[in-house]
Amino acid sequence: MTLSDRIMVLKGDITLVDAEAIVNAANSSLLGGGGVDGAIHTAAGPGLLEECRNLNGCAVGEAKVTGGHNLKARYVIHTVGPVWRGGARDEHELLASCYRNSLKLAADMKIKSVAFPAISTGVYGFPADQASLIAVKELRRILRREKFPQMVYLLAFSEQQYNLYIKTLKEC
Ligand code: AR6
Repeated sequence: MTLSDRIMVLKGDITLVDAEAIVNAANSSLLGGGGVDGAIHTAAGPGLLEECRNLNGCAVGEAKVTGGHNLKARYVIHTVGPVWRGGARDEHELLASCYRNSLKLAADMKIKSVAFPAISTGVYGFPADQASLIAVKELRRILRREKFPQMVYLLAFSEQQYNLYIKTLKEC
C-alpha cells in the first residue's frame, strides 16, 4: 500500500475494496462482460444488470453511475475505455476522459472514495505503462481542483501492475 497525496495503490480484487464507489471497465452496451466487468456483475448480483438496462449504454470515454447492489460499495461508476488500435486513434485522449468523467461524477456526488481498475489494459489491449501514466496524470490534475473524492484507490490485479503504479507515482 503506497500513499501519494490522495492516490493510493492497492493490490487485489476491486469488488472487495472498501470504497464508496468502484469504477467498472465496461463495454458500451453496459450489459456485462468478462474481466473486471464480469467480476463486478457477479459480486453485485442481477439487480445491477437490471439497472444497467435502463441506461441505454455508454459511449467510449464517458461514464454513468448505478447503485452497488450486493457490493460493499454504494455506487458503481461504469466507464468504457478505448480498444487499443496502435495509438493513433485517439486512444490516449479517450482513456484520459474515462478517468476525467468518472472522477467528475464522483466529485459532483461528493463521493468520498473511489477505486479504479486499470481501464483498457486487459482485453482492450492498452499498453499498461502508457495507461498507468495517463491514469496518474489525469487523476492528479483533477484532484488538485476538486475536494471530492478525498481518496482514490488504484487497484492492481497483478504484482506487475502494482509495481508499475508505484513506479509511475514516483516518477511523475
Ligand atoms: N479487480 C481488479 N482488477 C481486475 C479484476 C478485478 N476483479 N479483474 C480483472 N482486473 P479488463 P478492459 C484487471 O479486461 O481491458 C470486459 O469484457 C485486469 O487485470 O477487465 O477495459 C468488458 O465488458 C486489467 O488490468 O477490461 C469489456 O468488453 C484491468 O482489470 C472489456 O472487457 C482491465 O481489464 C473491457 O476491457
